[in-house]
Amino acid sequence: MSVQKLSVFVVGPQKTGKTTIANYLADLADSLNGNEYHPTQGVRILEFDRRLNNTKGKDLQISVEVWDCSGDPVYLPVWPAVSSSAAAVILVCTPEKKSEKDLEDWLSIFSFLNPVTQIIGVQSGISAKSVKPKFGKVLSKIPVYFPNLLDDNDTSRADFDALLYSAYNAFNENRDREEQLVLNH
Ligand SMILES: Nc1nc2c(ncn2[C@@H]2O[C@H](COP(=O)(O)OP(=O)(O)OP(=O)(O)O)[C@@H](O)[C@H]2O)c(=O)[nH]1
Ligand SMILES: [Mg+2]
Repeated sequence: MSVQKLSVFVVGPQKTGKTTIANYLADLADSLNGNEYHPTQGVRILEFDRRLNNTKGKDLQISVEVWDCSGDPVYLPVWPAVSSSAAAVILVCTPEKKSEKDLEDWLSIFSFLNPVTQIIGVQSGISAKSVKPKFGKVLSKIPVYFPNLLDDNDTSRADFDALLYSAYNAFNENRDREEQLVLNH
């Protein structure tokens, strides 16, 4: 059986913890050691496998590509050109860096995605205030989670697996629909 490949884009404003989250999800050693900030140049693509527990049947083996995108606005024109491979998106912000307009602009790049494959991660660990942002109409439809990577009870990996699972289902439902379209043409 072939292994399903899924690309997940991690996007959002600069210095909000995208690279830190991407490294954590990829299980990169030492990713949480040291607080030095190295702005991502363009994009880093992290590849790893993930086994998802499937309560209804066989476990799923997913081959994941995490696109850790720079938040620097200089790269903004590039994302629409490469985003079509995305199966899911994680939008990262902090309680301070959560300009509604900016976040909506980021998400609009991925408007072709099924809503169940979009989540917002609010990194409150790196900011002074741990305030849950109140989002307006567009953003309030998207699930928000609060990563706390240094906490043993952090659920980021489980949240990520749930996102992958939704992306896997959305991808296959879409493929089935397209198959039917061809059959019924
Ligand atoms: N204390 C704490 N620091 C964090 C956390 N997440 C990120 N940081 C720190 O915040 C800074 C920015 O993190 P990055 O992950 O590099 O930010 P980024 O969003 O990838 O930034 P760009 O690549 O420039 O867009 C770094 O100094 C990290 O060590 C966190 O959960 N807790
Ligand atoms: Mg980065």
